[in-house]
Amino acid sequence: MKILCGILLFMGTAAFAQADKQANAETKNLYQHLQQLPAKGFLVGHQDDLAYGVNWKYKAGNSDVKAVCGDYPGLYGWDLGGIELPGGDKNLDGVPFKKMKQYIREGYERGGVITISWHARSPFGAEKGAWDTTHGTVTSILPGGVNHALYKEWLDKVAGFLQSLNGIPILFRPFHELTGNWFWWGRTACTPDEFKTLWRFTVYYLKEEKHLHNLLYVYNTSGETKRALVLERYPGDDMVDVISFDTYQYDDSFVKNVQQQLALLDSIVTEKGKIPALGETGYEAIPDASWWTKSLLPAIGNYKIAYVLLWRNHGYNEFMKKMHYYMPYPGQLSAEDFRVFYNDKKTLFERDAAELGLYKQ
Ligand code: BMA
Repeated sequence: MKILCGILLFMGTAAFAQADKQANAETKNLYQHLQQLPAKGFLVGHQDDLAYGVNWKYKAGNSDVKAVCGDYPGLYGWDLGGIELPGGDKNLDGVPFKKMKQYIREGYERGGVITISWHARSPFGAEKGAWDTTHGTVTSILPGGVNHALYKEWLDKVAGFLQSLNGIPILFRPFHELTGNWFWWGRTACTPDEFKTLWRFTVYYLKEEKHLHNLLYVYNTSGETKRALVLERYPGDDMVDVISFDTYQYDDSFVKNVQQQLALLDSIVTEKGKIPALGETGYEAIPDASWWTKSLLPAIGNYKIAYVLLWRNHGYNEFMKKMHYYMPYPGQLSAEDFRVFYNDKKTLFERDAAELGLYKQ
């Protein structure tokens, strides 16, 4: 009986353990806080928030979120897509990596949390970038594959960037929307085993070969309602800290969809002891004056998540001939409602994050 209890206890603690046992103190503290946070509320995040917004670029201290509600987001999203290219000095959306580092430092120093995704270009798809679904790309970069040495060079560049942050904790979200069919690491472009190997190799390489100990690992599917789909490519409890999904609003089914997806996420994270999050969401150009309180808040409802990330405020997209942004800016249709959302006690922005001291014990 004692032995059985011991084994169960071990299994229990193993499930609740952080992926990187040697994570630095602040990363461990952040992990603990993010485990507790959902009971209080969720951090509200924004991609590229400090770099540009609707009608502005690279203005020190600027932020569309702050211009609307007086506070910075509690979470900052950045993307390393393009760092893998020869001489790649800016990301796929034009943000210079040098500036990105500075913005990451600023957000962190004020108490905000940082998450990083990576729209890595396919080694086979220069033109389509990350959106190339040639079958076999993943196998080509795995050990033994023709692009394996190249993939290690890419990881060296990613590691170089993450290392230069001097230990700032990062929620790293590689191979995002992995159950979708649009990226080269997606569901239709590789097998579950290939995906798992890709994930496990990547985490192993960053942790053991590059000695990175400031990362929490974020597993991110696209919005799914079937448990088997969410878990089919899951690389293992020892390789994941946060489980999340991305869902955007396109029609009236948004609230219902997110509720269903969160119900499933809730049961999975409870069983696995992982941190739940909404990896990306938004309604392009927010054409609904009360979207924040009448759609996003009800979509999350009473489900417990640690954070939600809204996508970037590009502004007018010349190529698509339409506005592309997900956070309001002063005068935007939903700005007033966003202030109500800001004042909701569950939404946590940067001042809340600073007060909570997420990097402290
Ligand atoms: C998409 C769009 C693109 C962008 C890509 C990566 O959702 O915002 O314009 O290049 O994300 O950030």
